[in-house]
Amino acid sequence: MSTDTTAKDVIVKVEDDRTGMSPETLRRAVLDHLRFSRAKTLSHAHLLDIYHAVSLMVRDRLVHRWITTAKTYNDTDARRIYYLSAEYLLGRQLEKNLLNLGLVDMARAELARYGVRLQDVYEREADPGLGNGGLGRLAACFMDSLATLELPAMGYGIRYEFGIFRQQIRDGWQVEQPDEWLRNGNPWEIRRHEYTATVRFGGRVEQSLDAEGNMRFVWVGGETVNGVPFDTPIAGFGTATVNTLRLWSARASEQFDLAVFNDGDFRRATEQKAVSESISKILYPRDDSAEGKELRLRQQYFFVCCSLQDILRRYKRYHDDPTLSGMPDKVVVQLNDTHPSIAVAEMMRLLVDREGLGWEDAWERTRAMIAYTNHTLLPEALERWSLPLFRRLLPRHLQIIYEINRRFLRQVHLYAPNDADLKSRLSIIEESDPKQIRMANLSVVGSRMVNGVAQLHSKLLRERVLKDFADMYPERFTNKTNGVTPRRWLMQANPRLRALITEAIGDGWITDLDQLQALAPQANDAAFLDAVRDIKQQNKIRWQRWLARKTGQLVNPEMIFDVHIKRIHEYKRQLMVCLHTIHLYRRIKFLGEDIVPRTVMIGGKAAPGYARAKKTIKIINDVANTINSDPDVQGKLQLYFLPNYNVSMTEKLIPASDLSEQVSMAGKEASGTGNMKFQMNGALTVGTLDGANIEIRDAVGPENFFLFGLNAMEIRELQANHYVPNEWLNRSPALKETVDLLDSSFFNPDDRWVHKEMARYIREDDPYCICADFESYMEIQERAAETWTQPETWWPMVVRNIANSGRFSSDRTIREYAEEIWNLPPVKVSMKTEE
Ligand code: 26Q
Repeated sequence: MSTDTTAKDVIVKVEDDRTGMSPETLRRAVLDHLRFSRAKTLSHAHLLDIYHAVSLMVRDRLVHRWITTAKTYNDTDARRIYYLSAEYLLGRQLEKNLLNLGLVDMARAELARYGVRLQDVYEREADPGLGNGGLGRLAACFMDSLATLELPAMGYGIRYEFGIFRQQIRDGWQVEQPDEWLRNGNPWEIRRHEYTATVRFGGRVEQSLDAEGNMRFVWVGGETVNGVPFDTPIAGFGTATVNTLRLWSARASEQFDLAVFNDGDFRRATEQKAVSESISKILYPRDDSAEGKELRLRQQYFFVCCSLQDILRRYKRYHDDPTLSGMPDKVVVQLNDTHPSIAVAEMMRLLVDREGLGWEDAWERTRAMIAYTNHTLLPEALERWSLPLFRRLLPRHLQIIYEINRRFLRQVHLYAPNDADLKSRLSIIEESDPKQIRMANLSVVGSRMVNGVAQLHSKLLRERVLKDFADMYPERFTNKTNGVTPRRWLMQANPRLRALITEAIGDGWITDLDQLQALAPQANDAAFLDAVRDIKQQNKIRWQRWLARKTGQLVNPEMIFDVHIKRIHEYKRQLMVCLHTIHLYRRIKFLGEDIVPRTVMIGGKAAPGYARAKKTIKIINDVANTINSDPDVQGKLQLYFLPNYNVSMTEKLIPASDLSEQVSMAGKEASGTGNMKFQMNGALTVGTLDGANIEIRDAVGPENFFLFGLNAMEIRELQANHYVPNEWLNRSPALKETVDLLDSSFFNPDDRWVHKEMARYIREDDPYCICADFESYMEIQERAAETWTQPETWWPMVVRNIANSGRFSSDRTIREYAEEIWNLPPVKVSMKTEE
């Protein structure tokens, strides 16, 4: 360095090392991080060190854009969307970020010089499982689309120390292991201690009169916990935009620490510290029933309180607006289900108690800022909190909810003066014993817009689940059909198909998925069909290797890959897939028939307390063991239960799949999003008229979709007229014998009771109408298998599925939210604006 180098030159030089994109700079940056961030020389570096060094090199290159993005939003005073979600299933970050920066090939080549495989580096990253399933993954796809569409957005959530449990199978049963995803460090997050927020629980509300003689409420006492934010950059594809996902981690508050320590009771002090910090310890592993657990309510309030304070702080910092009248022009809050719905009351508390607004003004602002997405049709999954619990934890919020409800019921009274029944149905408070707070009702009352996640779902919300509200406020209700990001689910997961598509139609589809339409004519092009088929075959071999290495299970890539992957739920009917597999087994083994060779794969986690779901896993494993070790069906039929299904597994499996099982009982699956990923990757759907399946079928045409089963209306009628599964069994010899075989404990003489009990359950209870749909299911599976034997029919269907998947990009979904709910224009981030 020459003596006249100025400080500015030094900064430019440093920036260069940390932002440069040439192979030499990248190599130097990685070696630099290896030495200075990991304190390792190349010869002593483990794969984990390399993963960290490469990730930090990538993060450096995002930071530049990250800072510029934040600055651009502030400088342009951009209106922003704040997405509040208790779950984010992001998947691994390194490969995604390398792809976004266009650095994959360079990184691969540079690592190869040192004998390191990029794929092995990817595999060192923990899959961050901060979600249960569809809802959490949807939030991650949305974050990707928001950044890609250059929309000013921020995601808020909880930094769970333990994500969704790791699933092991022992003796056929699910066993849960803790998911210590942070054990090896997380290079993607940055701790922002300076934005720590404080959250109160318990205590009491004191009343007083202010100088103007108005009644004021002060929430005092109880205990406080701090929320420390950790920020993860979310980079858009092909843009400079890098948005922020801000996750809150609970820390005991210092005040509290000191007080107890000073009393000299150290043991109690550490215990209390552990109790406060337990708030962000673990993700609740259920997505089926909304059990009203205190810790869960604490989690919800914790992250909502931190997030809304953060939003208010940011608004006030850049606006001189004591009455906050301009806030709804700058802030939209989207509630991902009711999990963050306490936001309605918390926003009111902040505006009324802290900012001193009058009730009417505060309510107008609150409602103008909030919108709510519903994700379920299951009544048992609607969140309710017991009023005594709620009062103990959030006394001020209870008062606020009572006042919201009082005013709302006055509106209801004007709307329908003599309908007491209607009032009790609409009321936010359920008059049960103990009373319950209905969070869906609070969300609808406190929101400007309410949406479902697929056409059928939104229709059923309007006609059934939220009918009274939809009648009263029809203009609030709308549909936003879900989507998935084509960056992760096509470009990243299926590099071979990505290359083929790009060769055929260019790469515009990556950010404009409707361009896949241009592939439609290729359904008649023999060379293209061959190429698609060849890619599927290679992906199946890739899956075979991956699975064998991970679990020791050996699949045969010459057979149809028939795949059912999602959370284990009765309504999703994993059991029906299993029964069908038993039926195929019977045909080969006892009836001497020949079938089209098929490998059935089922993967998914059961909520630890969901006994029926756990028994289903056990039965699938017992049936799988029997089938896979029976030489009579070798090469014809295989069944595998895939342990620990997660995002990373999905990325490998979906590109290798031929049949996508979307077999929920009609009227139960809000949307489904796995169905869309399969379609994009050229699997054909075997599905009911449920959720987004309906729209997928509309998009691809009925001739390119294997439809079966009763529709939502038929199911309703069936159940209204007292459904008797046994009647259907008696009309279906195949089903009857299949259930009999299960009942005989043929598949596991040692665990007879589980199999017997399940056979009884199907015959006598069958709440999700497997028996009613089974004949139709067998038939369509037969059609699918037959089609498989006619490549000249199958592969054009595959191409038509891919070509018509454009509608299911989350870019389309997010564009609809931005235009129709958020009123949110994009903001261009240009790297030239940085000083
Ligand atoms: C609630 C209270 C207490 C504990 C847990 C919960 C809880 C947690 C997660 C309730 C529900 C969930 C998740 C629900 C979910 O994933 N729903 C799915 O959302 C997808 C995205 O919209 C849809 O595609 C699926 O159809 C829907 O099942």
